[in-house]
Amino acid sequence: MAFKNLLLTKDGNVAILTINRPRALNALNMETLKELDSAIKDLEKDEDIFVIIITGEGKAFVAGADIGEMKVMSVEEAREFAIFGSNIFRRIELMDKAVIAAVNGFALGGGCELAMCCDIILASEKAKFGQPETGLGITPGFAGTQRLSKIVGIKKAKELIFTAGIIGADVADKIGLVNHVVQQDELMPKALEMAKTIASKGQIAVKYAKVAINRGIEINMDSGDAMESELFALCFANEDQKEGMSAFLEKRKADFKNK
Ligand code: CO8
Repeated sequence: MAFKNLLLTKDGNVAILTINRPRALNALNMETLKELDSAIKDLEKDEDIFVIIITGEGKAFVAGADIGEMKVMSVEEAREFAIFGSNIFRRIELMDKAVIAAVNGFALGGGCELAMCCDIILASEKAKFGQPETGLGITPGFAGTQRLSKIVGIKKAKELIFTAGIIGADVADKIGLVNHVVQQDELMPKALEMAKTIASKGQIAVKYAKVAINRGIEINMDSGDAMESELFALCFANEDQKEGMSAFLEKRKADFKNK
């Protein structure tokens, strides 16, 4: 499918999805969200793609949901828009492939929320993060209140959201919002390097680990522990477990078939 506001390229088992609406700093209008929804559903089914990198074209990752579109929304339309966006982000969070956000610039509002639903966030030194919604008279609407407080803790999340503050990559790193900060020209090479490292591992194991971590933070320790034991045991039904352990013992690189 050809997209108007997205670019989709592939490099081996890695897909690079670029939000491409730079004249509006990649703001998420409904059209872009629909394309994102469609791209993610296609990538979910693409058996050749193991890892997805999401980034933005130009000086922004995503500067939020489209304020021009939101300004005239009724309560019903706002609810529908919030649910539509939140469902896409939840889908990304739960999809059985690793997703890396390569944050190249402004990640504000819906942009910060998009980054947060990804598994790993790499930020360029030029990245800026924030949930500036209260400055527009609204709350975050794509689960920013929920994810930000889980990632950086309630106090930091409240401060950022209540003040509508915008923080640089260094502060984002300090509060644990991002995994790494790299130079701007290193961002995509590093993201690709990490994606290829993940893609070289047993993908069923990566998928199970993602499930265990994502579901584990929502349930109590005993239930999480039991779930992990079960997923660990299920790995032994797979060829990958045999190949991974044989390769180690034979001192060679594993050739996973993801079966
Ligand atoms: N929506 C629409 N257009 C935008 C947005 C946006 N979020 N951000 C930037 N643009 C547009 C600008 O209007 C401008 O357009 P034009 O050239 O036609 O005037 C163009 O992009 C370039 O922007 P600036 O000239 O403002 O660029 P600067 O470098 O001076 O400033 C900023 C960059 C600081 C990022 C600034 O553009 C800004 O503050 N943008 C808005 C950031 C923001 O408030 N984001 C949060 C939006 S709310 C949200 O995301 C809620 C998510 C949940 C929704 C739930 C649905 C109900």
